Amino acid sequence: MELEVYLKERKAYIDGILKDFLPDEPRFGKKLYEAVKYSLTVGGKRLRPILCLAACEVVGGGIEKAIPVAVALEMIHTYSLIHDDLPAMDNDTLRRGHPTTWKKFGEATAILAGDALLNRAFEVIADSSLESELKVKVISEIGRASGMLGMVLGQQCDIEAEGRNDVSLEELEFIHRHKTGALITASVVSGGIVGGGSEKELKALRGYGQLIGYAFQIIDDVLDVAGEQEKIGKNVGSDVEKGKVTFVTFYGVKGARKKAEESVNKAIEMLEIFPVSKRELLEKIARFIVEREY
Ligand code: GRG
Repeated sequence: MELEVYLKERKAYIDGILKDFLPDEPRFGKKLYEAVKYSLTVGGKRLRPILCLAACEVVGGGIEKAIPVAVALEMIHTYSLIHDDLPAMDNDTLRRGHPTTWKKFGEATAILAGDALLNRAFEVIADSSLESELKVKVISEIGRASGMLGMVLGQQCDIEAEGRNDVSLEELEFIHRHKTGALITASVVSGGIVGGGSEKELKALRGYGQLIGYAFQIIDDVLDVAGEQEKIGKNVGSDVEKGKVTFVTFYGVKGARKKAEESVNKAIEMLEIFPVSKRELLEKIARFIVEREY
């Protein structure tokens, strides 16, 4: 199947089930529920859940088991975007082609909506019918990747780097390995865990996740300079405006694209331990990451 069709179908499937994992609407405090529902359903590529399901399949697992984990990953990702857009952080007004959560619901509700999604994500995994041992492994993997030695740390470093022109390539790579790469890697690894992957398979998936995560961020930087606002669904040029050093600062647009391609090629090599017919999908997703226009 064409990757584009596959991605569309998987996205539609995930879009269709996300709301099922929210609790019932409360009698009071409905604005929080509205903000969570809005943020979660307003759009997005659903890349992290798609990766989780595909990784589960590559190790021979059925996707049903991975669904709560895939949903939890999208919840965490969405929370991070809501908080990232806040005036105290990136102060963005457009996300996924729509007003950011704080712009629509106010700052306090946006902070709480992010908090609610983060907590709900772990609740969804804990309440799933996965074997207890797998739940613990997955919760640990995702908690580490999104927490104070993962995405949150990356975000802190990113904020500290803003407006500085002495950011080294090493520091930039550290920021993005944590801010963007960690959750992408955890998406792939947790799919592999749920699917019953061996240590060797999980190691390969981790390597793949890290390399595509790196490429993903490079392309994100490229799109901020060379993308089209309607396609990417957020304001173009915001990195330069905020005085951010990016991969484009170091390599230029062409050089950055080349770096991303190299990283994706290495990611694809990591998959060589899997049968050709099974690894094809993860290979195509990796290529999509460098070729994407949104
Ligand atoms: C606030 C704790 C905290 C973390 C924020 C992820 C993040 C950390 C900030 C987002 C800022 C940003 C633009 C990062 C670059 C890469 C990235 C994560 C882009 C957005 O992900 P996509 O393209 O978004 O998968 P969609 O909307 O398709 O889900």
